[in-house]
Amino acid sequence: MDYFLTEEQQMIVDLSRQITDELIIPQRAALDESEEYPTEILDAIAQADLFGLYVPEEYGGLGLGTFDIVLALEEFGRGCVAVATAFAASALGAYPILISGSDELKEKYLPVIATGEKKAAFALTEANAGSDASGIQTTAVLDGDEWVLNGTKQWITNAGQAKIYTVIAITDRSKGPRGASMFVVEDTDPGFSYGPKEKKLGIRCSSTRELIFKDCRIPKDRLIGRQGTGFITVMKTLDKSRPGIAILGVGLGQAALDEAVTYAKQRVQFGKPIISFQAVQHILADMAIQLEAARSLVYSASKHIDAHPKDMSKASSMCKVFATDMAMKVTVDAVQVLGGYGYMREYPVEKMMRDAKILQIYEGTNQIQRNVVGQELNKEYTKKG
Ligand code: COS
Repeated sequence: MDYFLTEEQQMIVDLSRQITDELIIPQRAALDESEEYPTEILDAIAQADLFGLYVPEEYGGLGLGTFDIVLALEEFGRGCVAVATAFAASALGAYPILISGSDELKEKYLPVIATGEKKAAFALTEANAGSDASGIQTTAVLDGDEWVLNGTKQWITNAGQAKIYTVIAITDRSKGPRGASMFVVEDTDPGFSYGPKEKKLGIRCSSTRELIFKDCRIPKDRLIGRQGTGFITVMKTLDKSRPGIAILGVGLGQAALDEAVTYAKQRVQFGKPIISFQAVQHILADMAIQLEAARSLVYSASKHIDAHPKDMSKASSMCKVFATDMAMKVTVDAVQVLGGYGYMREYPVEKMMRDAKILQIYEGTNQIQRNVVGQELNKEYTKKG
């Protein structure tokens, strides 16, 4: 469908498509096998200036919005969700600075994130705090001119590769969610180290490790925003970032549909290409319908978020649920259309099915997204009376 993109938006699509077709798709199977971080591809994305899409111009970026990064991520997601995750995680790590950071923090960190010279990462999850984001145990205590961090963050995307980490820690346990604060930690800070690389079902070439803070000392001015505002910054960060996960589902769903249709046209059974059988056509038609509905919703939600930055939650969670549930279903269907071949690593759809699963889990499970939508509906209809 024609979404009437501007010339600039079409340029973002074309550039991202070129990187996807020339670099990501040819390498994705080998990267999945070796589980090596896709440094060369991310360097090409940096050279194309795409790491700075959403960073304001005054900090060296292109000053564009959620919808624009969504366009790039759709293409990267079509190529490989693992590579796209490594790219998207840097934006996720930068958003707390962008949303709540002081001018000094923005000046120090955003320009190097915008060029891709340094990647960022976002650290919320812990062993006992995932969906229950306010249940974190990591602490930060002020000691003279330094904060001292202790605790362990778990399953952090880009860990070990990023140079800049935005980390939430408890600064006053008695205050509940109002007692958490966000900080910037640099990879070279004393007392900061990483756990081993996690072995994952999918998105294997993205880096996932623990962050370990043992009396990690950072300067006082690395506090992001005011003390006690960390939870709100985290929630706003996730609201802004979730359409990016949603669109990875759309890109991935498109890739799965492309593979399924191409195969169904070539595969001959009972003397005919299997696409001529209505049973197969109906599977493909449902895939295409759900995919296009998801794309429309993610585009609309992203535009809404750009126009109404104070009203992000419902649109963001709605599109994340819809598009990532679609991606799971559509990739399973693609494997079914390819049958035994679909189950073999020789064809790309088994990787697509493995990669799809994480989209329903990270940046807030789809059950949490439904909670958010439900709570927002409750608030809206209470206001209406
Ligand atoms: N934007 C701004 N403020 C928000 C907010 C949002 N989207 N969501 C919540 N808040 C505020 C609330 O208004 C409340 O403020 P007050 O203390 O002034 O009332 C405060 O934050 C606490 O909110 P709430 O009571 O709703 O928090 P809960 O602990 O019940 O948690 C959910 C709410 C479940 C929505 C939250 O914990 C969540 O999003 N969890 C998933 C986290 C996640 O995505 N984890 C994956 C790992 S990160 S990659």
